[in-house]
Amino acid sequence: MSEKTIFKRIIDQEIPADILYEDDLCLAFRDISPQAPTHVLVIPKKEIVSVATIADEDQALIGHLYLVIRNIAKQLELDNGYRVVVNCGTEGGQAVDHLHFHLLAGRQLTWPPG
Ligand code: DGP
Repeated sequence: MSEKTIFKRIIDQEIPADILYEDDLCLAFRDISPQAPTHVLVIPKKEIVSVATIADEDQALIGHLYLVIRNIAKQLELDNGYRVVVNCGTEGGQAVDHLHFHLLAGRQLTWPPG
């Protein structure tokens, strides 16, 4: 069996995280290396490696993650806007092989991304 990812270890409560929200399907916690004043990661509890391996049956789950992101943004009063980023694969800059949505806010974000 392959080794657990760091995010699976957070789900399994083997390592701590600053958790903002949890339900049966997902977990939201603060990024350990924030790239903006607010930097939250939203992850499914299901072990999905990346966008590239989302299954058709995950459609409702992915929709749920976006509704959770919307709710967290509201709760954190990110009224000036925010960015949701999903890195996928090596050239996409993905470091952890467990699907995760970055919620970034609190400063003017630039475009294009680096
Ligand atoms: P990505 O590059 O898209 O795979 O983003 C991975 C993010 O995960 C990166 O912003 C740093 C964050 N991260 C890595 N290890 C940990 C950890 O142990 N705890 C928390 N809270 N975040 C982590």
